[in-house]
Amino acid sequence: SGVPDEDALKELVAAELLAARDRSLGLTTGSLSRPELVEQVSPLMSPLVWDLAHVGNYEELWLLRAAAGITPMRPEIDSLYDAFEHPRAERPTLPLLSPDDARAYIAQVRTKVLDSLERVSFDSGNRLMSGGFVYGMVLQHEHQHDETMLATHQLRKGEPALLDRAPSDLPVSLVPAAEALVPAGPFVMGASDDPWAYDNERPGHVVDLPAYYIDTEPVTNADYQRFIEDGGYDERRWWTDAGWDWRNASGKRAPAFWTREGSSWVRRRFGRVETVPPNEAVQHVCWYEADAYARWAGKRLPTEAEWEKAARHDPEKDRSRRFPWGDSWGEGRANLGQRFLHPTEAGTYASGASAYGVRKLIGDVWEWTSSDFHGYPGFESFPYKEYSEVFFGPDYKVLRGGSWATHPLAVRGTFRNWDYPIRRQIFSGFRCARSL
Ligand code: AVJ
Ligand code: FE
Repeated sequence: SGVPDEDALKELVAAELLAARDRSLGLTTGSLSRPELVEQVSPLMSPLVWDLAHVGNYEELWLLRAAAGITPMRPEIDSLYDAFEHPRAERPTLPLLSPDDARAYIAQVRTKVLDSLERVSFDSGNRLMSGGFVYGMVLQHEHQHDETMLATHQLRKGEPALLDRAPSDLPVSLVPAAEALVPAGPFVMGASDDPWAYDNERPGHVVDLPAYYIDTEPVTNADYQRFIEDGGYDERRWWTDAGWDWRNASGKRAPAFWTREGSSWVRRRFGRVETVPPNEAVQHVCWYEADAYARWAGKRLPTEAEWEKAARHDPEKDRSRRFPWGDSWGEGRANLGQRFLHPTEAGTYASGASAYGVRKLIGDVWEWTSSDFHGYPGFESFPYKEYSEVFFGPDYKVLRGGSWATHPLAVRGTFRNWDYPIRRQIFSGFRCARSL
């Protein structure tokens, strides 16, 4: 813990805080009118102005009060932005800060954070500060809310507010086989020594798995269309009891945002209607749909451990990597960070393959796994129960790997996301696995 390391880390933190804020502001300005920031586009989502002020309030709680011991700036607003006091559905009825007041508040918080950053110590004896943990936590939190705001943008009606890039000219090299064989054996799941890892990723522990096959690419729109055309939504045997109940109650017969046009499918994406691109990973499917598709395909969803071994285990060195391709973030190896507003086509990001030749484990779409969200053996809540522990149990399914909307700082091979099995507004897709 030499001083130069700490200075370099603080510089990185300051730069990343700025970049995260640019992103948050970009999602709450531009062609969005004031009412659109304040209104709720769906009971599943917060008004965008809630996310914005919540990000600043969380930053005040953790980086000013907890890390720097600074007295509360606006204690009276804490409860408005407490996600547990007010579920998303009721947030538009609260006396929230106006868009201008929210921007002013989060800017004031940020000024004090950058000020105090110079004075705090990333002392390894203080768990909250060690390795800059709490700064990493707040950075990841802002990016997580930015992804949530993108889901809100996708749900909103009206004129497009976000610009997508021109179609990607990324090199395409198709993967030689549709499945990879992962031989039986142990690997280390989770992390004990990743300084910014969340409590639910800890501790690292050995998991021994029987051999299995796992898809080398996520399931594409063309694959999923075959399931639809084959009557997959009407065939009881592909669905679990709960999945069939969902199918009956929801009336859904295709991924969210899809509509049939003649013999083809179109999708609405950020306010524009376009033909569903056959070679992109399917997204906006719920866990029940992913699970039914896998059964139709003669396969199953991977467990969380299977997903992670395929993503991280290096069989030559018998160790687990931080990312599929190695230990450090590599530009151009994954579709992350809102570079595009969509998944890329199959065959891209060959350089992001894991040791087993499995592609796109990081980026493109969050991948549903068959696993419920639980703490690992020896789990210890840190620094607060409401980040993950209160969600443990059978109600939530784990998703892995991040989507095109996830920032590189907010995902890695050990990162665990979770949601209800009925949710489809998130950027969720899947790949299949099967036992030998
Ligand atoms: C990890 C994405 C499930 O959005 O509910 C944001 C992240 N936690 N604020 C969520 C989170 C607190 C969380 N997920
Ligand atoms: Fe939050």
